[in-house]
Order: sequence, then structure tokens, then C-alpha cells
Amino acid sequence: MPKIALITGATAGIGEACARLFASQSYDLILTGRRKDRLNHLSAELSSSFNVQVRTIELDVRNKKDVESQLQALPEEWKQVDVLINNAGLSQGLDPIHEGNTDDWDTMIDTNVKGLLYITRAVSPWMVKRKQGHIVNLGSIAGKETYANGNVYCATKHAVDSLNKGMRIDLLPYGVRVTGIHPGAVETEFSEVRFKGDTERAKKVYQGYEPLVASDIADAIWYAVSAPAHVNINDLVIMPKAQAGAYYWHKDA
Ligand code: NDP
Ligand code: 8X3
Repeated sequence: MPKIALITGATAGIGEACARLFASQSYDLILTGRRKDRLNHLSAELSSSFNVQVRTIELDVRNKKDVESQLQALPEEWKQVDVLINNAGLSQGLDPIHEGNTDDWDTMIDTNVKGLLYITRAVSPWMVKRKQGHIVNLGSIAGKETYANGNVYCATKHAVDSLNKGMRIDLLPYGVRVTGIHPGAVETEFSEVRFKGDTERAKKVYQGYEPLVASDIADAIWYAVSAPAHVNINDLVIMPKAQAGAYYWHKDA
């Protein structure tokens, strides 16, 4: 029986790179995201290139009822999820706390924290029942350090870091592995989303050094998932060589 990975936010960046890597390793996939056209395109490409089965679910992780109903509606055989990658997430804005946009705060908290929880609440009982599975949570260097104007985004990723630990404790009796992945700067659509389509500002985030790319993070996730069954990789912090922390960079002059 092929293994199954459920990946949230598979329409771009790290989630899409994970979908490609797991398909190449013969996993069947459940891919979710809001952009249906991208899901359809990726699904067609991966199923034909790697001869795997791919199901897509057009899903906004903020919508609790939709998350519950769409995941519960999966056929039983697709509920045998071996790997859940809680990847869907975003940042909105980079403003000091006294000037922050409260709608942006809602979006980040609802997506990065509550969305991750809704998905986990739906999928983890399937793993508990089977006494096996692996949950991978996308945190960030922003969940290990707090940087200027990152306030609410950093808080959501600190919450993910804490939930990662909490999940590991609660799922311990059931043999479910839990891994936190904490990247530094990865060049994806992330900054374009953070700066709401301001591509010039987004591009500047990755200038003067070599940033990580999405496949670097997919490789790290695969390292954790493919570790021997008795091994749990708790936490990986992965940075570009030119970035030593949220504040320390070595950029070209
Ligand atoms: P991208 O913007 O390239 O991809 C984000 C993905 O999340 C998209 O597939 C998007 O799909 C999905 N998504 C966003 N909001 C929702 C939602 N409400 N419901 C469902 N899906 C959603 O960013 P990355 O690949 O870089 O980011 C992936 C994760 O990695 C995030 O959690 C991010 O915080 C984290 N991270 C990123 C870093 C970076 O530097 N890029 C560094 C550290 C962590 P769609 O829009 O189709 O719904
Ligand atoms: C994304 C990396 O440093 O922009 O989580 O917060 S950072």
C-alpha cells in the first residue's frame, strides 16, 4: 500500500516543493489550498509524472466548518494519512505594533494558528486510531526569535513552536511523530504576500545573498519523515548560510 501525505498550502512555495518530493518518493497525496486551478495543474502533473494518486481539496484553512466537513468526507482509505504537513501560512504587513492593521492580525492568527489547529484536529484522530503517523509543522526563525515589526507574525510562529511541543507530548502514547521545521529566508511567494503584491519590495528581501529555495525545506522535511521509525526529529532550524539569525546577515556590499 502506498503511503499518503496530506499537505496544506500545496499551491506554491514550500508546500508545492513537498508535493513534488513526496510524489517522487511514491506517496499518494492529498493537496489542499485555495487556488483550485493550481491544485488541478499540479495534481495532473504529479499523477502522470510519478504514477501516484492525487486528490485535491479546495480549502481555506480558516474555515473551520469546511475543514471539518471536507476532511470527514474523504473515503476511508484516504483517511489513512501517514504524513500531515501543516504548511499553509502567511505573513501580512511589517508594521510597528501601534500602527498594525488589525485585519492583517486576524488573517495571520486565523491562518497560521487556528487553521493549523483545525486541520490537526481533523487528521490527528486518524493517526491516533492507527497508532502511527507523522505531523510536520511549519514554524519559522520568527518562532524562535522576535524581530522589529514582526510582532504578530512572530507571535503566530511562536504559537506553532509551542503547539509542536504540545502535540508531541499529547500524541506520545500513540506513536505519532511530531516535527517542527523552522526556516530562515526562503524565496517563495511569501514576501509578495506579506507586502500585498509589491513585487519590488518583495524582491529586495532576497537581494545581496543566496536565500533558501523551497526544495531545501522539502529536503529537510523528507529527512525527518524518512528517519528510522524509532527516531523523532523534534525541531530543525534551517537558514541560508548568509543568515545567522533574525538579525544577522552577511550580504554583498
Ligand atoms: P507561499 O506564499 O509561497 O505559499 C503559502 C501557501 O499557503 C500557499 O500554497 C497558499 O495557498 C497557502 N495558504 C495561505 N493562506 C491559506 C489559507 N487561508 N487556506 C489555505 N491555504 C493557504 O509561502 P511559503 O511556501 O514560503 O510558506 C509556507 C510556510 O512556510 C508558511 O507557513 C510560512 O509561514 C512558512 N515559512 C516561510 C518562510 C519563507 O521565508 N518563505 C520562512 C519560514 C517559514 P493558496 O493561496 O492557494 O490558498
Ligand atoms: C519567514 C521568515 O524571517 O521573514 O517566516 O520571518 S521571516
